Amino acid sequence: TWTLCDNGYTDIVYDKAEGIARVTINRPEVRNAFRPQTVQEMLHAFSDARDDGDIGVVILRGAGDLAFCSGGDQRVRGEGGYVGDDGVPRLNVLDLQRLIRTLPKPVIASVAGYAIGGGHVLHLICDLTIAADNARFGQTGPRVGSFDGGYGASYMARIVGQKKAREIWFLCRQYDAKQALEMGLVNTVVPLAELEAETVKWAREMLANSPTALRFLKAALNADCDGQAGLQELAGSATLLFYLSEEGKEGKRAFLEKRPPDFKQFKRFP
Ligand code: 2NE
Repeated sequence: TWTLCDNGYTDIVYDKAEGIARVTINRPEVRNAFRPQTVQEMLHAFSDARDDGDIGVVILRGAGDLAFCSGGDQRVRGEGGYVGDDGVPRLNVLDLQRLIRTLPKPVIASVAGYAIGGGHVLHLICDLTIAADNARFGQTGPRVGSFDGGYGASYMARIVGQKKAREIWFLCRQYDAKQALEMGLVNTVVPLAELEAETVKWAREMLANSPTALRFLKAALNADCDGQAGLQELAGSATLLFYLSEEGKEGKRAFLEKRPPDFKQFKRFP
C-alpha cells in the first residue's frame, strides 16, 4: 500500500511503500511535460528519497498510460529557458538529471507510452528502465529547436553506441519498446497491465541486496563516464565508509582529545 507524501505538490505525486519511493509526473494533459515547477517538485521529492534512510529504491514514472514524459513544456519555453511563475527562465531539469545520477540508491524509470525529448533523457539517466509494450522513445530537439548535449548525448552514446546515438538525435525518429530493448535502451519490456507489478518486483529484488554494494556499484559505473565529478561521487562513498571505521574515528578522537593519533593499532591489508 502506497502512503502519500503530501508536500503540497501540484505537478507530481510522491508516495512510498516498503522501502520504495515513487515519483509520478502528474500532468497527463500535456503528456507529462515538465515546467520549472514540476522539476522543482521532483528535485524536492528526490532529495527526500535520498535523505530517507528507509528508502532503498526510487521509481520515476508518468501519470496515465499515454506518456512517461514528453520533455520540457513548450508552452512556457521563453527566451532563455523554461519560464516559471517567477518569470525566471530556467533549465533546471539538468539539476534533476544530476540528482538522479548521483543519488546513492537505484532509480528505476517505469515507462508507459511516450518518453520523448527531455523526458527521454530522464529515463536514460535512471539506472534501469522497465518499459511497457506501448512505450515509445525518441528525441525531438533538432525538430523543435533544442538539444541536450550533456548526458542526453554522451551518456546515450555510451548506452547505444555512437552511430545509433547520432541517428536518434539527427533524425528525431521514434522507436518502439522492442527496438529500444534491442538497442539496450531499456532493461525489459512487459505488457502494459504488468508494468507496475514488474517495476515493484525489480525494486524488491534490489532491496534484498546490500545497499552499500549497490551504492558503490552505481558510483563506480558513473565514475567510468563522469570524470572528476564521478570520482568525487565514488570517493564520497568511500569517505562515508572510512568515517564509519575505527581507523577513521581514531583520527577524530585524537584531535578532540588533544593527543597524537594512534594509527599503529590498525592492520595494513594487502
Ligand atoms: C509526446 C507526443 C509524441 C505525443 O503525441 P500524441 O499524438 O499522443 O499527443 P499530442 O496530441 O501531440 O499531445 C497531447 C497534448 O499534449 C500537449 C500537446 O500540445 C497536446 O495539447 P492539446 O493540443 O491537447 O492542447 N503536449 C505534448 N507534449 C508537450 C510538450 N512537450 N509541451 C507542451 N505541450 C505538450 C507529442 O505530443 C510530442 O511530440 N510532444 C512534444 C515533444 C517535444 O518536442 N518535447 C520537447 C523536447 S526539448 C526538451 O524536452 C528539452 C531539451 O531538449 C533540452 C533540455 C530540456 C528539455
